[in-house]
Amino acid sequence: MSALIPRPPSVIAPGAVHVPGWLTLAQQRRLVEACRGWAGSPVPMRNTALPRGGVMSVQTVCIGWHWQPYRYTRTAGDVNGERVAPFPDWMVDLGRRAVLAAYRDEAAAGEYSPDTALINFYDERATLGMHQDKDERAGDPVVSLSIGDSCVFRVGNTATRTRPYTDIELESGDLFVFGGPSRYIYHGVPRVRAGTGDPATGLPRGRLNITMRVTGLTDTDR
Ligand code: MD3
Ligand code: FE
Repeated sequence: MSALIPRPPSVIAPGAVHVPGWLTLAQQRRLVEACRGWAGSPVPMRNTALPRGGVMSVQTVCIGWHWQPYRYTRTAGDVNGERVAPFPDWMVDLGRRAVLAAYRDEAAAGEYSPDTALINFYDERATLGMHQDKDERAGDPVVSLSIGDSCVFRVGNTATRTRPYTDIELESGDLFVFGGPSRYIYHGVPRVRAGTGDPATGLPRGRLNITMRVTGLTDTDR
């Protein structure tokens, strides 16, 4: 969307803050490069298999901890058995700056120590159904960064996966932080707007979403 039409930060629900255009184009390019590396090895990006026999239309690769429905492990037993790439310190810093930008709370930002990221790639047909993220053992905020094509992001409620919900446009460079009372909100991506991304991000097509999380796990858990 045109940068001439400003989209100010907005509190969508208590603890759910949307910061449009937070990432610079240079930061987006660096993230695309990093994600391209992780998408190849040690665990390749793939369509996650679901327990009831389906596969997700979104393609995913994880760092720090490997997520598969519905648990985290250090190795990708459902892909190639390799240990996932480490969660880099620079991404911890980025997560802290994201929490600071959304909440304007130095203490909350300083305490934030994400140890895993799910990197989702959406082609023009991929969607993500309404769900809650509750496989983490800690209630810390989730930081979401979007790059490439814009999408419709559906923010529901904590009680049901149905209405009431609010549809929001997520665009390239947008930050979203979900914490506090919104941490266990139902959410999904019903539609990607194909061809809306700027190839200058390094992503010629599709949408990349990076979500940082705190698993609350230690290596004695697995
Ligand atoms: C609200 N990803 O990876 S990002 C997911 O665009 C996921 O790929 C979407 O939902 C995507 O689980 C949405 C925004 C988001 C991410 C995690 C949340 C919102 C959230 C966790 C709790 C509440
Ligand atoms: Fe989610």
